[in-house]
Amino acid sequence: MPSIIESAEVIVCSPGRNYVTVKIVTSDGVVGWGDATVNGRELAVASYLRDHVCPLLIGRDAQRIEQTWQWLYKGGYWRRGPITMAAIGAVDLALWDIKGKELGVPVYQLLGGAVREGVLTYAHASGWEVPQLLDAIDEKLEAGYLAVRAQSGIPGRRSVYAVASPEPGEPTNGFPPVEVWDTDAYLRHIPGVLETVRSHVGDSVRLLHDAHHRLTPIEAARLGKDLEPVRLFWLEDVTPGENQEALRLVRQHTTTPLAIGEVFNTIWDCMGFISGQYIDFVRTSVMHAGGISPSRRINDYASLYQVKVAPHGPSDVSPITMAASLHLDIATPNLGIQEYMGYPREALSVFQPDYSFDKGYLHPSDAPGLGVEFDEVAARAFPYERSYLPVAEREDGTPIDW
Ligand code: GCO
Ligand code: MG
Repeated sequence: MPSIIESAEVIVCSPGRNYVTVKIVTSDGVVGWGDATVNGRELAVASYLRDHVCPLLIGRDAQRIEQTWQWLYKGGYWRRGPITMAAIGAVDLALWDIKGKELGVPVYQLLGGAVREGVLTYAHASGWEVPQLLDAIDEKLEAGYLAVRAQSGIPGRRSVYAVASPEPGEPTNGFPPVEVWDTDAYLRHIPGVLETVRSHVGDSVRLLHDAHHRLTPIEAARLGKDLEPVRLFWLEDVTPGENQEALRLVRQHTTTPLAIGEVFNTIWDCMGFISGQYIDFVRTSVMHAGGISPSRRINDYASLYQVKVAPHGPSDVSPITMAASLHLDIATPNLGIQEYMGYPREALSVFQPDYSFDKGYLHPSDAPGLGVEFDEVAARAFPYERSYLPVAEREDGTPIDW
């Protein structure tokens, strides 16, 4: 029996930060939830969905997930890109949610069932100075995490990616905050910081570090080499993601494992990294890469080259994406690790996810579908607020990758 899509709508809310949510309802009254959040460009996806995708969904068979995905991807003609793929991804998530609810099973069962007991996860720990960073790491280890991403400030700099500066920033009046970046200072400082962290935590804790696309290949190669004694679990996003050949050069110089992929939208963005075996972990977000359906293809392709998948899981994708990621993770043989940054308290009053954390591992919900409830009444109390990611500049004002 087909199940017909009767309505599809978009809800934008800001419980602690902005989220774009898709609600699809079938003729049987089954509700599916999808996430379409693109940090700093939220209203563009909302319009893409409201104006161009939702009207096309009405009357379609909700059970035909792959057919709808192909229809939206190929039928749009202007394919790929973060806005298009997040919008299609949100529809895909909502349709998997509906299928699970209709069949009365959690989504991971539809993906072949669990291949492991839980999903290894890493948390973020940041500190301007090393003692604060060590305290932040201890807090995560005490909470049960077995893996931590460590970021620190750089002496003499006002702001650094992912680390709150001790000095108050200039008011931005609705514009992106500007961060000042100095690659040489970073390359001189960070190996010592991570060595201190390694001696503090011992050998068994998995340590990760994110360079956020800011280095040239040869700078990245030097950093990878300098960090070899620290035995990182991975070094993330050392060079910008557009040039797949850049990591080939980095790879030739270092045995530090490399990860990249949070800004990718399709398998085409990571094919060269994977087939060239330039990376160890591919980090696409399940929603930003177009949903569960195409993410399965990325995962399988990566497995051919022993590349592991390690989905992006920041607080700027909603708990619906996190839940979808966990369903796919637990059913994916070549999973490496899942990022889990956590959510603002207000966000968890609107999104009610049923996944759980225990001793370093996340577990997807066993409820039918994705296992996240969305409280529409609570969401109304948090209207959209314009907000941007920071931009980075060198000291002379030249813009650089953030
Ligand atoms: C990560 C990321 C994020 C991004 C953010 C941008 O590794 O989690 O680098 O923190 O900066 O998702 O919106
Ligand atoms: Mg990152």
